[in-house]
Amino acid sequence: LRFLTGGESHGPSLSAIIEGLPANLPIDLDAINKQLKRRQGGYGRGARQQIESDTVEILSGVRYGRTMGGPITLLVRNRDWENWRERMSITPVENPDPPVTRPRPGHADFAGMLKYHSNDLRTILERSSARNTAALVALGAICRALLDVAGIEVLSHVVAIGGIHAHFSPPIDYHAIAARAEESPVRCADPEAEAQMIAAIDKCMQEGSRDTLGGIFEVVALNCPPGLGSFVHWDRKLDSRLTAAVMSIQAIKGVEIGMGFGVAEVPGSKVHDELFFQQSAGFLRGTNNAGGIEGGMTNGEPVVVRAAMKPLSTLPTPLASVDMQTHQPVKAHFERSDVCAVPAAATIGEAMVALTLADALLEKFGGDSVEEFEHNLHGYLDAIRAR
Ligand code: EPS
Repeated sequence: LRFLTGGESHGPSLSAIIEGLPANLPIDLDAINKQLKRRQGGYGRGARQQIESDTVEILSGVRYGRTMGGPITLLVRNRDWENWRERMSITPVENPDPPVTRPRPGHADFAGMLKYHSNDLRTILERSSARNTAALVALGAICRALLDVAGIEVLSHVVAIGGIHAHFSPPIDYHAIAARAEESPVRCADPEAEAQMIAAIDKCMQEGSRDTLGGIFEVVALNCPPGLGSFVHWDRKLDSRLTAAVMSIQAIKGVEIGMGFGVAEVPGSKVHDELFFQQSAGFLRGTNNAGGIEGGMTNGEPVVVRAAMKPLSTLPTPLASVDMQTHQPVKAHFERSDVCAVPAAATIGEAMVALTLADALLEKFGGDSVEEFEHNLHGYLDAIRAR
């Protein structure tokens, strides 16, 4: 499976091409648009989301609601383009916008200007913007169609914002958590933490204490067959692929699987998930500290990926910077942005996990048609059930 996205935050559109999905996969435009809408939500988003109302257009690869086996081309238009036609003109203009020369600490601005020999950080921020995640979510939604065939569900919820943590008592019911998170403005299933998170975001919107907030989200994939990924090479390990995919989302600074960094704190007897067998249920675990992955492969337990998002670097009260033209000390560039985008990032995390799992499913089961894919999948599942 391979895919590419293109597009700028204030350009005409975002686009994506994905290739390698089997033929005859049902593609539902409403289902893709539903994912795009989830990404646009969340308490703490800025004014841009009132302009955009993302919907996908499919330009190739699908006929009568099913894939044909060729590349699928997707388009999500930027409504804001209307306001940027001149400033983001593809052809030269008579009166170009003055260059933006004050890099925001934490953003791609500074290194990007050096790397791409740019005197105007507009040329950097447009592509580095998290707006591109709309294209990734559309691709993730396409991949969910394959995951559906395999019975895999990908869910998410927010576990922390601005140092306020959600608490859950075992046994963990991921369906109940995800259903509650879906109703929450901050995608948090713990009502007490939710109220505090909203209050913290409100504070960052107030004059005098304006700021941005990061947090932690968790993505869970249920019903993954054991054996996706492999232990044989670094780049075939599913944990390295999942963490790279989630780490690629703008503003993510840490990704962990299962118990994550916690494994370093306690002895092995408190970390590893004991294995049991019951005639009725087959192989069982009492715990899932491994987060569903052992030796770079799924082990049949829920795959649990957690990511830490830094507070957005477009600060309403800008930090110290240097003007790249004059070398004078200045305050960093500020333009309209979000206060907190952790709830949105959780849905983007789902998309990156869906893309990675679709890739791993196709690697293991292959097939040029869904029928062939299903045949191979069920052959394997029957074989491991007989063990
Ligand atoms: C972003 C800055 C803001 C966000 C944007 C990501 O855009 P603008 O400068 O137009 O206000 O709203 O996110 C989106 C547009 C989106 O759809 O998620 C950035 O600098 O990364």
